Amino acid sequence: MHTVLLTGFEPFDQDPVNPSWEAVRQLDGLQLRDDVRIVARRLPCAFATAPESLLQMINELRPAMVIATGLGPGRSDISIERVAINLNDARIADNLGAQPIDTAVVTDGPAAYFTTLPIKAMVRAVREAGVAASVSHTAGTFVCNQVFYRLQHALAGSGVRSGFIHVPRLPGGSEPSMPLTTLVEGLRVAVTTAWQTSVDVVEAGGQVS
Ligand code: PCA
Repeated sequence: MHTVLLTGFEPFDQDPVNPSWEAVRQLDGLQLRDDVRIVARRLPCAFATAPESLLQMINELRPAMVIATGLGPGRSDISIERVAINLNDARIADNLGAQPIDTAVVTDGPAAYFTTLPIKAMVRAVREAGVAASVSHTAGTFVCNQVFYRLQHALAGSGVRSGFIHVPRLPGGSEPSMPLTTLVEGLRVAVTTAWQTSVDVVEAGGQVS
């Protein structure tokens, strides 16, 4: 049996829920094929503990693919991240009170890592399923980017593909949002497509600044 590890985050910044965990927990145990199943786990929203938790889960589960997800406040669609950068610059404190400013994620690590997921194919498939999606070129400079960078750093050259997806808020406030059922369906399609696609499609997904 192959495992696809899918993570979401605990709530942060006074939010009562984090849609990333609310969505991925609904996909826990889902079989993508007879011999492939999703295992969903929750990460703490803290610089000191989130990457270590994720690396421990990878050690324990030996997944064949890893996709981490988090809330991107202000995002209006399923944002499939292209790149993780070697920079922490926290605008707010994390859940343990830490607020690193202009520090490296990994001292002397490369400036950035690209995702190893077939992001264009994922965006296309999610859109075809009727759910808004796009390629994103920044995962921010907070805990999500740090986890994404550490994930790519740990799995570089391993052959295990990995990446990160930001999701919108759930409906209820004034910010852009996506209903939970739509989010779950979009993530299900994104993860399934990632598993099934070994060579990404070539189609426009960039931005003019
Ligand atoms: N979003 C934050 C951290 C946890 C989460 O869900 C971020 O984008 O960095």
